[in-house]
Amino acid sequence: MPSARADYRQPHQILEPPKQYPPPTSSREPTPGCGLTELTFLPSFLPSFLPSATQANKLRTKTLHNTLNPVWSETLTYYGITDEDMVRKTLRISVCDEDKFRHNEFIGETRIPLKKLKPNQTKSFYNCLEKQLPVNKTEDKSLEERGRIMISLKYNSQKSCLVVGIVRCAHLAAMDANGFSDPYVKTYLKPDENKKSKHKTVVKKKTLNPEFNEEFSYDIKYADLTKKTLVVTVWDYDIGKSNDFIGGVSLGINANGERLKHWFDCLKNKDKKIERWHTLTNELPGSTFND
Ligand SMILES: [Ca+2]
Ligand SMILES: [Ca+2]
Repeated sequence: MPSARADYRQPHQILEPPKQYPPPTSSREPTPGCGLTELTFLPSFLPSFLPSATQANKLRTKTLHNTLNPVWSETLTYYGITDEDMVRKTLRISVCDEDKFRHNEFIGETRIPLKKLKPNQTKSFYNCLEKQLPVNKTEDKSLEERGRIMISLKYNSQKSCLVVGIVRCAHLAAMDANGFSDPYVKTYLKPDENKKSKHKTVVKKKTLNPEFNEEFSYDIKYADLTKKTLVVTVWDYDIGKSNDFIGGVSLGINANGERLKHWFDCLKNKDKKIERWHTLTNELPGSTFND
């Protein structure tokens, strides 16, 4: 689980416990029980409860025992939140009762659309917990999220090359039984007639938040950049079987949203390194499965 104290470069802290809690209104005698909260990101329009989707973006507090009035005072931080997320996404907060012998029991939940927040401002909410809200079952599975990746792009006009930086990943989906992955990243510049555009980072062992800080350079004329698509895929290295695909993203003139904007900003600002977070999805970009 990502640590709230990890020192990432561009954290977007989106939830902090209110400084003062209102007094409990129930006069009922507390009965023994445990409490924990879970935070999950859902797109506002296509809520997702797919196991790997929630696994990749779920954070949780510690469990407090034997209480009906838990006070956590914990900060949970999501990394790699994009401008697109701030418009589209809703934070789902659910409170559960931890059970040693069965599945944890759902107590109640509340949802906060991220568009209610302002940059660099802490906002407190005092919400009633509700029963589980209905889920849209017709969700397009191609939108399943598998984590985040920070990529840097720079066109070097002196050397006529595109420099692609794989900076780090955050909240990757776990692809091993131990609850982690052994991630590495592959990049391609497509179309790729000579099949020479593949680059690979090192493998980082047993982590869902790897830091790579590796750069790859592609010799290419500036004018040809508009015809190319950068395909970035993240894999889990496995011994004795084929590696698991974690997630991918493509940047280029035919992409949309943040993916198009990043490519466009790179074209517009020669010799300037531009770093952005991107969402990884389970949709494999291009035909890179058999490389
Ligand atoms: Ca695996
Ligand atoms: Ca593995």
